[in-house]
Amino acid sequence: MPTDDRPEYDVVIVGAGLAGLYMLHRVRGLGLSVRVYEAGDGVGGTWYWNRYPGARCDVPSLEYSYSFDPQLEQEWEWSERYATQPEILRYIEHVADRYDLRRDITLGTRVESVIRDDEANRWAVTTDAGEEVWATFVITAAGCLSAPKPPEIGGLDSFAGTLVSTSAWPADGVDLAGKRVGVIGTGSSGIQSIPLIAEQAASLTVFQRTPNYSLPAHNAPLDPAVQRDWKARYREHRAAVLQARTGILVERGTRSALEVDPDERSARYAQCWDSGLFACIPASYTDIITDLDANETAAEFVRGRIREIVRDPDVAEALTPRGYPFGTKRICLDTGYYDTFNQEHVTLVDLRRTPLVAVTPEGVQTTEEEFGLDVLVLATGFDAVTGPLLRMDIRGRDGVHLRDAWAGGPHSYLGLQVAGFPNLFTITGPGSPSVVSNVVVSIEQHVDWIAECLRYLREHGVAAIEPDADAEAAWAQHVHDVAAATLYPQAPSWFVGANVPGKPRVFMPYLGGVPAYRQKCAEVVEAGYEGFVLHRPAVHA
Ligand code: N01
Repeated sequence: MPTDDRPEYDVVIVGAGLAGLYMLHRVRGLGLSVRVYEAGDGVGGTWYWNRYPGARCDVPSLEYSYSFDPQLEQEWEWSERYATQPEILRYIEHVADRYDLRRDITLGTRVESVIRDDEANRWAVTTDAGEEVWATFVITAAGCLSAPKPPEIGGLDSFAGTLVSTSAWPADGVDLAGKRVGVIGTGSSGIQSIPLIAEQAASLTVFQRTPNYSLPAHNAPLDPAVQRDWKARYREHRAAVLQARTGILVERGTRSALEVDPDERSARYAQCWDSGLFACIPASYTDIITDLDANETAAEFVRGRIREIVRDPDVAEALTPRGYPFGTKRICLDTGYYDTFNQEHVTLVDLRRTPLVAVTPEGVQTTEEEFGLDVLVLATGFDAVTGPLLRMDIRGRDGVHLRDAWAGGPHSYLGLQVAGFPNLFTITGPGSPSVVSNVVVSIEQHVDWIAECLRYLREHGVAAIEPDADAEAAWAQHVHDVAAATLYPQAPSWFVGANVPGKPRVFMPYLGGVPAYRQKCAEVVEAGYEGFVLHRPAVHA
């Protein structure tokens, strides 16, 4: 525990990505004292770390941006439909400067522990730089996909070449020119980077364990006239986004995929394929994500496109996803991914057929062959949603560890707070739409909700807030029930923690949709923070 002469803040925020920066802005607006700790040496979170070639957002930039300040959205010009990582990082840096946020942010400093002092109703926060501070409120803005998953591959340390990870790509780049490059992992990060790595490398070997469904992004420069028009009606667009189930504007079908003529259905899927919107096919009919037969029509359409693009039938088959429903693992959006495998110097290694044995000093050994490599890229994913929280030592009332509270899987009221952890808020926590929505929309909503909650607590003399355990359990059950009514739990995805050995299988995000979730959060407030316990005047009283 820190000694009492340590600095004391009203609020400590963990992370200075899109969530942490906006939270800081709102907390400042309340006149509270605040400090932000950020592990990176710059702001940006996901967009600071994931600098791999081809990294870009897969939600249109005009929607994947802050809406809280109409002036900001008028000032900023996006150059492409889907902005690249450098452009998004510039945008986030611009926000940090424009609102003078940097003076309250400590960079290059990771929060290691957040331990509750019940007597004093405050949190002791310690960092890897040895800083120790007190905070009345702690708000995690640590991201959902920020804790890289251990790759679970033997021999990595022995590799004599250059080993890099997409999630910690060096800022000054990696020299791939003329090199024999290998990539392990074919999720969004692998699929975005593989075409660009192929452009530079002398040879590229892709080690694939599970094929993913990927759709073409059809990225392009943003037509200035389109951007001007959009900006002229920005409020209208933002309002429409809030009515969209995923927080992404997409046309939503009203019929079952099984009740339409197959030709009509294929034409609709083809339109979606051409639209460059990953949410289009899932939204095209009412039952793509709930009915296996309906889903199979979409899956088969995408498989057909892969067969059309990839010339070698064996390679096409190896790239073809089967065995889990379309859209139940996060759909990828690519630029030239499948076509990359038509290039002479690109090899696909199907690890289901010839499993990976180990990384060796020379390269990658499978059960069949050793592949010599100069550079090995890990695109092996993240310990999603709970990982960023549990890698901190968080201890709530009576010293209970969050990792013990969540030993059977995460439970949280609305993804905002956990019972037994008063005055700890989790932006985009488990049980909220977070990763199954346009995350900027969900971030802004959580930040606004938390800011208004802090205002309420102050104005009503409330010392601490935490969920009622029954309300939390009921919400966790609802999150589960909504997911169980879909095909999502049928896939071994990171949504259910299946990519991390030993992680409890719980569907973590809330699938009820952005509008329903927002309404629930608003109703809770209108009913006087229904489902929360408000401690007056002190939490231990
Ligand atoms: O990670 P992933 P990601 N041996 O978990 C494989 C967001 N995102 O970083 O499926 C061999 O999807 C693993 O194989 P398998 C987006 O939400 C967005 O790519 O476990 N292979 C899989 O192929 C996304 O969903 C964008 O069999 C191993 C891959 O590594 C999320 O982040 C861009 C392995 C991991 O795929 C995560 O994407 C990038 C092993 N031991 C990311 N371990 C945008 O477009 C793992 N794999 C905005």
